[in-house]
Amino acid sequence: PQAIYRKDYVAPGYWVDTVEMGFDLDLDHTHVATRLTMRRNYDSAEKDLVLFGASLKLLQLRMNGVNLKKSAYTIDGEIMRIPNAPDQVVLEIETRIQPVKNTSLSGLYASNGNFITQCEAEGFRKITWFPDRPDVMAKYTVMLRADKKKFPVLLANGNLIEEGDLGDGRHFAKWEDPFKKPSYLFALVAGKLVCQEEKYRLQSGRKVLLQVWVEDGNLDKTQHAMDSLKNSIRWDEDRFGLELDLDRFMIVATSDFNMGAMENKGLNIFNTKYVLANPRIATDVDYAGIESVVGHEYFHNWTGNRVTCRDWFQLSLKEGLTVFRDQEFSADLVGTVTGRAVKRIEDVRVLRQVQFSEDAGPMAHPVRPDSFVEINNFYTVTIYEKGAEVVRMYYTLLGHDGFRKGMDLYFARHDGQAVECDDFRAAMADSSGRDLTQFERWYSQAGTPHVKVQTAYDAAAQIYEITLTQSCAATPGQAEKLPFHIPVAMGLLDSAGHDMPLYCDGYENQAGASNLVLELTDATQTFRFSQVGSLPVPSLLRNFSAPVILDIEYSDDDLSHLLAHDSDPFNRWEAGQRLASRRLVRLTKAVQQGEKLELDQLFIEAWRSILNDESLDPSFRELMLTLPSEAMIAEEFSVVDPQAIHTARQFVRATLTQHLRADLLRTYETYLTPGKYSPDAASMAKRSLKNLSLSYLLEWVDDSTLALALTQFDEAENMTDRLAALTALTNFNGSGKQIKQAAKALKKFYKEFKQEALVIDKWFMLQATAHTTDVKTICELMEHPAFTLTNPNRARSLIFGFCNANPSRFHAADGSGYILWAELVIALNKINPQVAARLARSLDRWKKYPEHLQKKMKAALGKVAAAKNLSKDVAEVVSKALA
Ligand code: HT7
Ligand code: ZN
Repeated sequence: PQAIYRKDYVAPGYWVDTVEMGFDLDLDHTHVATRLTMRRNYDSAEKDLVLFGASLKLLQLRMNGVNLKKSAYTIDGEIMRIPNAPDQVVLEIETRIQPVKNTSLSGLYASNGNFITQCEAEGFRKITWFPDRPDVMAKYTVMLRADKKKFPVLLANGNLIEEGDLGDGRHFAKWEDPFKKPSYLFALVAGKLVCQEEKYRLQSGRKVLLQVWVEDGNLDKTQHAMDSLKNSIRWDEDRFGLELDLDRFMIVATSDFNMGAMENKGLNIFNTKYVLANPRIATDVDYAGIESVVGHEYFHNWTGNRVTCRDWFQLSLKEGLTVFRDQEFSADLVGTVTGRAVKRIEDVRVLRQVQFSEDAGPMAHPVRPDSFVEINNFYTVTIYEKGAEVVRMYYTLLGHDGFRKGMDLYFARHDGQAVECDDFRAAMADSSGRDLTQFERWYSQAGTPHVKVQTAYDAAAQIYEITLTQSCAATPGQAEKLPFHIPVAMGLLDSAGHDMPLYCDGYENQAGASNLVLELTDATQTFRFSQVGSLPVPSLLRNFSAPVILDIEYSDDDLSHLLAHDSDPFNRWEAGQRLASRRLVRLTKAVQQGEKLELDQLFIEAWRSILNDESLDPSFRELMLTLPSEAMIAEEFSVVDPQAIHTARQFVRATLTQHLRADLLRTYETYLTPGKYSPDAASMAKRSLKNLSLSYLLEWVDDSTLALALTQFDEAENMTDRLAALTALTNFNGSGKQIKQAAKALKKFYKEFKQEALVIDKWFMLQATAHTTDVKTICELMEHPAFTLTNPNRARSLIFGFCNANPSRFHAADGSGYILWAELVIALNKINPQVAARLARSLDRWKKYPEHLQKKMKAALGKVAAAKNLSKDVAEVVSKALA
């Protein structure tokens, strides 16, 4: 497939000032009439008038009132060129499209009989011919016409300026968006929908209308999304001084959606998963997800919409920044120090498990990529999560107020513009007076840097030295890396566990502080601390101040000390994870060698003391007691053995339960929280620790713990508790009779929730990720009447669940997992290339597995690569994997 390059950017030959669109909506054939007023961009090297179009029937093309003959333009693939166009152009275009046949869920498509659009990144070109690129910003007026009975609700971006009857059973609505926007933010929705609405008063006193639109029958599930929207509006005013600029803000939920949600101006479209919630159907994790995604899309209104991206290579400009903002929003809403740390740990876990893995594989790319074949493949954890870490590093380097000054300058300079990542960096540098030249490498270099730590202590001179050495492995297309600008937040602990006052050469202005942010800019740098009265234990990279891997040789005693005393909660958690990880690696090797498995007392006692430490927030304890995932353990090996990792991890869980059974039972009982469900942080924390205890308890086969889970399953008054019990039961490794009881619960769950699509997704996911599920079970589940490949949520729950989150079963020695994977990627490629390409990524890291598995994976990749009519999306992923 053909790549496009960032270096080839050329400004558009024509700007568009206004866009007027008329839609005659019909599910089979929708007619779209578009009128564009355009003017030449004299600064561009591009002289032709260039438009993009895909899957369109072109009915009419008129320029300045004259029909354009076929000889007046060329069409090559998706690109139309009109040479010799005048400087001022009014272009009238008529196209016909077929929404019901559009299974790609990009452009205008049908979902449960309603019309939905998705235009990011390049979906608008499936609606009409247009300069469909983010740097072309225009004002839109949209007229929607449709059958009144079938499509009573007609929505588009901006303000409703007119509506009425057309007489023939049809009606219309005219919408005008007062702000200029790129085409990827265009949206329309039409169909049978109902809404919860509220008038909301902004801090300026202005009143705005907030609406959450859902399909009939779901109005009992919109309150949390509405609350989250109001919290988001208030937070952006408080934290960044940013006000909602529209009089009306709408959220629409659809069950057919490729991603989580979309920030279309004033008309956000959401996957139902991130809108619908009530205690019966949604878990605590769902409630938190809704809050953060509603926040994320709302925050895009400024970071993405008012200031947008010049080109798609700059995607992280809006996505990294907006993820940082939504992370801060969720942390601020909890408010407590521990609450913030819990959120940080959860975010870092995702980064390390998914992004670090991406950065080490064939799809590794910089936060600002230099090339791509298909932009849809670049909505990645690197662009989003690593991009957010890059923004967070500015925050760490400049401080709270310094960062805010940078944001203010960014908006003052670029409101209404389409800009680059470099413009954001310049705003941060210019507002603070800091030289951030070297910081640019975080945008241009892929890969996760390693920072090696060496220490030396001179007791007589009371000098302690920390030498940090950074390196970064080669990534595709980037053999050599230059040093990054790395903020390393740190402290030194004395033998009593207290932070020592820090006197570091070069940081005299902060003499005596207990926390410093060291700036590592060279390949190797030594930081010299004086007045260090005793040998300290260093606490480095506090709060995970940079997206790097810290190579440091701690003893078990050091880690126990940090675990017990570090004033930085992130590093307390980190110390526990290091203790666990060390054992899990050792035990995995023991499994491979057929050696006896043993878990030491130090570790068991460490876990016991965390479990019983009531001074610690239960949600923090839950995180501390959760072992590194199988995927994280895999990262510790150059050759991965998924079954051995699984066996080792299960052994540790079972052994901990064997020793801590009484403590776990006591904890379980302490945090039983009968009564009305509430999604507040304190209640969620209690549920999380209680349910973690339950999951441990069921690792030790015993009728009484089974009964505990069965009772919780039967009596739970909320989905969090019910699903936790069902998950524990499904993974329960008991006798035939006990397994039957668990299977009965699974059946009962289906029966009770079969009308709730989002719960049935959980039911599929739970089975896809169960220890006992193999390829045969997956094939049987695919035959279930509730399964379909065409709905992304359903496909993700069963197929992605198995291929990405059940490693010991997916990587079965006979290669059956890979054969199924190839068949499904090929099947999905025909239906929905974006979803197919995401699944195609499950074999990215095939070179990390033993020879015999590599062979089978390579064959499966080859099979996909050779498939007929392969989309650009899938072709890019598999060709990079095979390169
Ligand atoms: N900005 C949105 C991206 C998105 C998207 C991209 C490609 C294909 C489908 C999509 N749906 C949404 C989501 C966000 O980051 O807020
Ligand atoms: Zn986003």
